[in-house]
Amino acid sequence: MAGRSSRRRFLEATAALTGALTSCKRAAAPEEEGPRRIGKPLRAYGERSEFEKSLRALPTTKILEVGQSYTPLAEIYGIITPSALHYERLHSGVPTIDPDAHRLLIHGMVERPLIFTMDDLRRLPSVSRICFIECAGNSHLGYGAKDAPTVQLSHGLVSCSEWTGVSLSLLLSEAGVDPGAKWILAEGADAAKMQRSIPLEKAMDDIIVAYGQNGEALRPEQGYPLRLVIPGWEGNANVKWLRRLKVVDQPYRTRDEASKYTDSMPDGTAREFTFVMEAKSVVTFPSGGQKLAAPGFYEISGLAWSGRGRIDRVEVSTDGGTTWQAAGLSEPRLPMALTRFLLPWRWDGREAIVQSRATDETGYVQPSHEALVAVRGANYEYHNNGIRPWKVRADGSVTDVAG
Ligand SMILES: Nc1nc2c(c(=O)[nH]1)N[C@H]1C(S)=C(S)[C@@H](COP(=O)(O)O)O[C@H]1N2
Ligand SMILES: [Mo]
Repeated sequence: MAGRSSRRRFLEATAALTGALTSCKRAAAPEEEGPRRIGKPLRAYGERSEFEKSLRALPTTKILEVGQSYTPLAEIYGIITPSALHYERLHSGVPTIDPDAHRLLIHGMVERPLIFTMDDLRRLPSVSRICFIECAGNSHLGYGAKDAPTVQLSHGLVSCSEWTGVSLSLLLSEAGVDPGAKWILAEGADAAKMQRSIPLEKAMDDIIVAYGQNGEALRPEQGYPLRLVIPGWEGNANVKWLRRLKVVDQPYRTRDEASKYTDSMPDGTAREFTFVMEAKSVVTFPSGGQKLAAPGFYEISGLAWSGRGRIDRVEVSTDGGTTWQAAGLSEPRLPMALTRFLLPWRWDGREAIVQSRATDETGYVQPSHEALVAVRGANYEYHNNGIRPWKVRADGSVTDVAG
């Protein structure tokens, strides 16, 4: 049955595509080729084509040392974010760190406190893994969730890279963790001295002490020369410019995890240590600020991810949530990585509300915005993974739903 319906979908897509291609203008062969010129020379470090213009969106404030820049999600292909377009979140600017002088200290409740140089770390067995990092404030309520005009501003605080480094569990085993230890406290070498408490269980599971990003050293903005990569967990705990790990028996409730990245609930309690980024997805085409030229064939495209594992299913609705269709999921479909979804679509030229809904391998289904507000109240700031619709107007322009 599944085979028959996917075959029918394929046939429909092919028919739609044929329509799209016949409407493309035939290119006439040039009469004369003209003189052929020698191109540009070899160069030692590459740059993108001068015709490519995708940029991170910067804040409109004058201060650029504190704040965030957003990945242009609508302009990215596949699942890997180019390092130069990885979103940035800075609490006190990007420090300049000489890797030869940099040290990582592991101390506290350990048998042997250890100090590692970068060379020490690079000599140890390495691991590589493709995973997303998402700021807990991505799509934050009051702006990103409802009114952001583009998907870059509503969802651009998520990016996905291949990270390379040493398994944190290996370093901790070398130091010898005391039986009573339960948490680690990670600290960055930036002026903000970012500090986060992380449960030891996760530290012994899949955390990477990373020095590599997409085949080269980390970008300075991403924590050069060393950062934590915590697959599936909120961006803030992925401490950059990592210099110290203290093994402890309780969370420290540092400034960075108490005054921020904690949410007040309607009943007066606080949601704290909300580490996991729950399943989320967003349509990147068509999305706010884009324009469909004419009715006809389009491929709806977007990204889905879950901090609990693989994305199992993404459904897309083009009628405001009345009906949903299963989108195709591109390979590779990795746990805790961005996953690309695609769905052929024939736009009939009438107003359409387009949105996506992700389900991860645990069976968790991405909730509606309204369902989140019902549980958390209207004032929560972090971990907004609600469904985000876009409106395609009859003139082809795409806006947020209020627009
Ligand atoms: N030392 C340090 N680590 C940090 C930060 C920081 O400002 N200083 N920002 C945090 C936040 S809030 C996020 S969302 C991620 C962002 O990682 P990125 O800038 O590589 O995207 O880094 C985290 N680690
Ligand atoms: Mo963040």
